[in-house]
Amino acid sequence: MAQLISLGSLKAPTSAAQMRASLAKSGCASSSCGSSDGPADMSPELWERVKDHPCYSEEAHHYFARMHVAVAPACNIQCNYCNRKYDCANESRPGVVSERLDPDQAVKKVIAVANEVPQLSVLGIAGPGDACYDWRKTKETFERVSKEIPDLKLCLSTNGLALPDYVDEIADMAIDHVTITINAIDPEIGAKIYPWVFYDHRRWTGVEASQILLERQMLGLEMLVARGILVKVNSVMIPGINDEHLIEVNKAVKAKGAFLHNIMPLISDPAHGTHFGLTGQRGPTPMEVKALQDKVEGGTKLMRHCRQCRADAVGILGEDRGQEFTMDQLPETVSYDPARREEYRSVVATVRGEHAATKEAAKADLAEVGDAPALLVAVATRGGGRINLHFGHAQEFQVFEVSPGGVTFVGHRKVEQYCHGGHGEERAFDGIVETLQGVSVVMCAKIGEAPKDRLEKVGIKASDAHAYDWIEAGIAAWYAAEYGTQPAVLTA
Ligand code: CLF
Ligand code: SF4
Repeated sequence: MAQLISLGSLKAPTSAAQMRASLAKSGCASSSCGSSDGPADMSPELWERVKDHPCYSEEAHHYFARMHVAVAPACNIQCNYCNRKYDCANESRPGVVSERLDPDQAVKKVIAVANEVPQLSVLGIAGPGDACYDWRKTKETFERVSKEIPDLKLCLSTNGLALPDYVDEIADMAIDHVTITINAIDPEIGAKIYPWVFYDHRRWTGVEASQILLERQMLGLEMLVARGILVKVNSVMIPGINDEHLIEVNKAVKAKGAFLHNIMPLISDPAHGTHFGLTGQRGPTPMEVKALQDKVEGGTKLMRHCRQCRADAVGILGEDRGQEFTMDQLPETVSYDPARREEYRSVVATVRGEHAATKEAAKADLAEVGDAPALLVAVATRGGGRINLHFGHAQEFQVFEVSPGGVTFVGHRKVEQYCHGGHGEERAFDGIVETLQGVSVVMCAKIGEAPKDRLEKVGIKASDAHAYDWIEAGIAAWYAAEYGTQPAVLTA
């Protein structure tokens, strides 16, 4: 996978100047979605609570990292998109197994990661089963990590069934961010997703099971909101089952005070051995996800930058450094050193300001364009908010919508890397074209004439004229040139 933040220098003792230089050419990339508009669309108090959380603020995900520790293996429900051999698919990619840890191991691993990954700002527990059902281990892990690294944000993800039993403890422990997966508010629809739940010492099935789950999820949501905890709702979009229904889910969770709604595509593969995978239930295409997200715009704020990461993920969203921190690679003893995390934060504060100013300038320039269509732009980036990756090296494109109203991040699309050692792979190219459905232009640091011509033949323009610009500035400059207006101040 392309390193969205290839801060190689941050793995070694590093000066603030080196960190700044690294961020200028890496980091992560995009602009405004979900809670991303920063202080303009929320109170300073709220911004303070989300500005370092890579999932709750799209803007923060350029700079900050989360890690998950897989300490909670037990689960109390069955989802049709889950195979218990693997991790909880409500918050992670199905078909991936994490190294399961006890709280002792988890604390050691968090300290080791905090010493190596200065971007780390959040510790999440997202399974591999349910973090609330396996509450004892979740609680012990959070409490012990908090003593060692008090400024690390604690984040929990749950299916919601056991949640109401622990809301008071969650509030007492200063867990400020909780995700509940809610796939339906109609138990008839829920029954197509959940074959059973285990509640009150017995197993429930059918509509009754979904009714119980729904009541507990809504109760948990209300209780968290009443205590001022920020709640994100995850929903898995399952075509033909709950896709259109998620519009109602969005309204319902907004009414209950959810902060953010993350609509994730079902990932369905027979090889994962899930009910949906084995029965041929398909996942949605990127354009179907976008169309649904566009329909719910105006309801609960949307998260569009989720990477459906693993239950033992480490790093900036979109990169996974988990394999660098398996237990067998950790030193015998570890002790926390806050120096590099502190230094990194001071660097980010400056870079962030520059990026925000550039976005404002790009917005003002686009407003001058006049009447022009909205287009999708795919950007090859290895991070830092810049167009800084070769077309052939991209394993993911960040997708933005541009119009005279501005540049808006709308999602990402994963692709197979096209170029290996100077040679383009035919199969990968075909896959990229299919994945970029609906996109009008690809912007990258460099693209060869051959792939450029081939993209143009299928109606996708390609440009490397804005290599290393800030993304919003580069897109705005390209768009303004395309529609006949010369931008005043656009590049950094
Ligand atoms: Fe982890 Fe989830 Fe907390 Fe983030 S992930 S528990 S809120 S710290 Fe984030 Fe990963 Fe998407 Fe989850 S990108 S799968 S939304
Ligand atoms: Fe699997 Fe998570 Fe659903 Fe439990 S809540 S069945 S672990 S996807």
